[in-house]
Amino acid sequence: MKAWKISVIGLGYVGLPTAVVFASKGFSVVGVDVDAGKVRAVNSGRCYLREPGLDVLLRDAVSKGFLRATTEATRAVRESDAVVIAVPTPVRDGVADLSYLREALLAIREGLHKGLLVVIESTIPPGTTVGFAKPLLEESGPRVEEDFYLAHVPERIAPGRAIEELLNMPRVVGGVGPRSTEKALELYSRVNAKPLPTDATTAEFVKLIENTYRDLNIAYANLLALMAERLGIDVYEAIRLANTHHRVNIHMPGAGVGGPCLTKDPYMLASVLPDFWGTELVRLARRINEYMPRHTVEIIEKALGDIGVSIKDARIAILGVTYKGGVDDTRESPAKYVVRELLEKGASVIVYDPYTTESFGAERAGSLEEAVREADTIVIITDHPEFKNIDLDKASKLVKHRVIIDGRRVVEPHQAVKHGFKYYGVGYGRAFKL
Ligand code: SAJ
Repeated sequence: MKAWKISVIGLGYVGLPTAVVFASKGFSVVGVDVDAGKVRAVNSGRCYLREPGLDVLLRDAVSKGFLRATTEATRAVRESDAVVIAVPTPVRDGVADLSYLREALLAIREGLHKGLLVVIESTIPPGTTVGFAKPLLEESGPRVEEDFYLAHVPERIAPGRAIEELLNMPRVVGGVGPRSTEKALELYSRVNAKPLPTDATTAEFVKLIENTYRDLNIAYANLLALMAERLGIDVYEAIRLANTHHRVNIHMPGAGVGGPCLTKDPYMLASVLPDFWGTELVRLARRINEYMPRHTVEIIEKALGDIGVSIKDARIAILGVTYKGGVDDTRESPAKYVVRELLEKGASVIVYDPYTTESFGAERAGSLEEAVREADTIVIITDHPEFKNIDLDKASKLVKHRVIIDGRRVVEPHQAVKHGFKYYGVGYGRAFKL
């Protein structure tokens, strides 16, 4: 197979690693974005995402001439054999906003030519490729499966493991017809170890049910956490024991579920059949997960009450504001709600996160020591690996009150207690004994 020319539209968390990985495999890649700043960065070999290994691969691909970027989508498409769409599809009021996808498709339609493969990687509701993208592209005459090819290959990138997952996580490849599937398989088998053929609508459904499965599972864990608190049980201990059963795999409860995927994909799934009562399960799971940051604030208030400090007079150290451990991504982070709510209630809040400068309006500390100094309570929101080795002895000497609220079971309760801390945590019912 000759080296294809590929355009990747949308140079965000999905598109940029995708463009770089294709280029690293010897494809000639043009990245397209409406943001001229991103385009300039790529062309000068600068990586604007913090993603392990991406900066080196990007610099290498640009310097060898395999990757460049532009703001001109139609021109890039005209010169390409395949175009990959990786634009955002945000959910607003429970419904997917396809306006960026539409813009991309319109630009592609202008540059559509014989043999072009169009791939949508953006997450979309089942039926979108066949019912929305296909008619839009065919409007000017060319027929899919005859003149061009169209497939949905859902992205499967978790921030922090993008390169690894692009290369090794099996990819679901769904064409609108057999030729499209074949063509897309030909492309993805060059970069991915296990491309799996299906049809476009199934592929769309698969993407949504993966993330909804995870959201439902976490919601179950969070439900158990709320029950455990009322029952005086340590939920982490209970889940650890339940998971020793070979057929049980309960996820972890915590201070909330963030990120751009789990917070919206379940709504996208439910939106396909809004009147079907069964989809209530998905919405209820979302409600439980969305409640967890608020519940974390409730625990903070309870813990402060136990030491006789009012929230208005409290100095609260928040450890971690990104949506999950080990990444710099703060999109839909539970910390946003927690910090804003505490500030709203009049607390003095200081944030420490070694991965980001974001503080959601709170004071920012340059070190963990600075954050915990004179704090009435330490609150852990994100499970960054750095926090696992927190020096409790040192911290116990810096704080004003020895109180830890652990939103992710980063600290072992008995370790905290050994260092003189009162330990509270999501699902740690022992602090709430009736
Ligand atoms: N979380 C919990 N408990 C857990 C696991 C996670 O509370 O047991 C929280 C995390 O703290 C975080 C949120 O859930 O706030 C989401 O984390 P995540 O680990 O599920 O990761 P994402 O959103 O970065 O990536 C997911 C992945 N989907 C699945 O694992 C099914 C990834 O494979 C997808 O590519 C990605 O969404 C996506 O783009 O859709």
